[in-house]
Amino acid sequence: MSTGFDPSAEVERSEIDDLAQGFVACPADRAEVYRQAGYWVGLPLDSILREAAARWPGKCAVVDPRERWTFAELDAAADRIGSALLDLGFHAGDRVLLQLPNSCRFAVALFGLLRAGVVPVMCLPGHRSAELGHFAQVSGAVGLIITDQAGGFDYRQMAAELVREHPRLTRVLVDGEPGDFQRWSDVTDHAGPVAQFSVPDPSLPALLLVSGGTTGLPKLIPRTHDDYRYNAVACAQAYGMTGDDVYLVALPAGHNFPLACPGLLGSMTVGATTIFTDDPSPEAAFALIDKHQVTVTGLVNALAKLWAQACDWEPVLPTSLRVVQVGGSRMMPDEARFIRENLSAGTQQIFGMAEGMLNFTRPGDPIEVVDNVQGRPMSPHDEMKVVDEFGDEVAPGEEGELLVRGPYTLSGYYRADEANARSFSPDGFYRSGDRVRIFTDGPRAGYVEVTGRIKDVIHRGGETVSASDLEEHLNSHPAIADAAAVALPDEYLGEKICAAVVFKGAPITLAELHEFLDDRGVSAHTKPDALAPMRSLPKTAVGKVDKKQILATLAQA
Ligand code: OOB
Repeated sequence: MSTGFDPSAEVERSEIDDLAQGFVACPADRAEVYRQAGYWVGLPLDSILREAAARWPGKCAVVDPRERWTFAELDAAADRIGSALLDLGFHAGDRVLLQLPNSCRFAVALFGLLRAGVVPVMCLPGHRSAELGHFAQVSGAVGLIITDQAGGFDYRQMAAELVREHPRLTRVLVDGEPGDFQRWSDVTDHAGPVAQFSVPDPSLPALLLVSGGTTGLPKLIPRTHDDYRYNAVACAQAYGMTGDDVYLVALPAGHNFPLACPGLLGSMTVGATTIFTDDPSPEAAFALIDKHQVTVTGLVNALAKLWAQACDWEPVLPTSLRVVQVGGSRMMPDEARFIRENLSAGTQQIFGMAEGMLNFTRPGDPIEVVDNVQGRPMSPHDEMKVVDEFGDEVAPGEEGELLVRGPYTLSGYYRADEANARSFSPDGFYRSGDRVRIFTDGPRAGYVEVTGRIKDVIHRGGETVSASDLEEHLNSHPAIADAAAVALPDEYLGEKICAAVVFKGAPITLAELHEFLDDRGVSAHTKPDALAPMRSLPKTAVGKVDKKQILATLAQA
């Protein structure tokens, strides 16, 4: 298969040139290393489906409560939809916002877009007009694919607003009742001939992920055909996945974690079936896991904890699970143990980011490792540096900021020169903003422990307090179910510490909390100045604690 551009495809050049604007490619010398190592194979991302359809045509690829598709059916649908999109006037290189609930339709739409060379921007169902408007503006998207309504939210109303504000965004395709827009089924039911698809440049973005930060608006992360295919293949391999595995997408499918770590795409590389659910409640998920004998899934910490607790009362237990990956935010050792002992002995920690770099513990790792650290790099070519506030490498084993570079880590955010100037070192390492330590000896050697976020600190009267360190103390109080430390403005101190706390039952007072912290030896300036009881901590679209929202809630109170 040729991997270069087809120079005769004149019509598409302008959209592809436009796609390349503001994309930072991996430097040629490193790209060559990744090709030589056999990681970057020069194939388009949708080749994963082509190959699966050739090898396991009749095998079930994707399932949801409404429908199921074999690999061959899904591949044929991608051809059909890709052709329909080109007929409709989309071009290879165009960007389209994709925002569908967890369902087979998500996979069908994703592969239809990829087949046409259209670059999906992977929105999550929880994103609203502020985020989508930002994605539309930065990416220059010309289209939007949504469902009519879900979870009490009418996506068509949001689309109407977006179309008014973003003149380039002219085409809205709606799965369900289209209202003023076009039916997605006009595309999926396309009966015309299959188009001659041009082969994309594998070093250009196949899709754009959105960053997971809980401060500011998300940034767009270009993932190339080469790097994302490698991500999916290598991740499935590292977990020892085979065609007998069944993967459950319980997190929003457009997030890197359930999409390709190993997720939907990794599962496809080995011919494993993917099940979609848009209801991650233990009751619904456990029934589904039992019905389909799910063997692998990925969860954020809060959800894993909830599932582990639910094992106490749910009548059907998820006993078929071989691997439960847990990640997305900091997990304490006793939390990890609780999940491992109650939910699945196959609990694995994963420390990942949409930007690329993945660390995880592996099946077979000693319990001591699995409970205490967040993992080791997926690829032998992942490079990690731990640096101090001046950018100098710290002594081995010391804490500092994690800088990463490698075969599936971005070289720049999409169309974000200012953010890129801040987020990358001169030698092309991505500054993750995560505070970590890399162990140098013993069973943990080479493994990473995440100790917090560099910027998640509170500047209280000349002292710098780490929010995550304080949260660790707060969460160990027997009356506290969940806690987050945030900074509130203060006339005298600059910032003061507020503990947003969810109590298990009866609340405690600030004075009682201080007493508890005193007993644990917490220094005076680290103790919260205020206590804000909450029913639950607000979560981001993927289910992590949302500090921006906590601050907004506190400001309203
Ligand atoms: C995953 O990806 P994102 O892009 O939503 O968030 C990335 C950030 C990391 O930089 C780190 O701050 C935090 O989330 N994080 C963790 C963690 N896993 C992610 N912090 C502490 N411990 C962990 N285990 O969250 C993501 C992507 C792929 C796989 C898994 C998670």
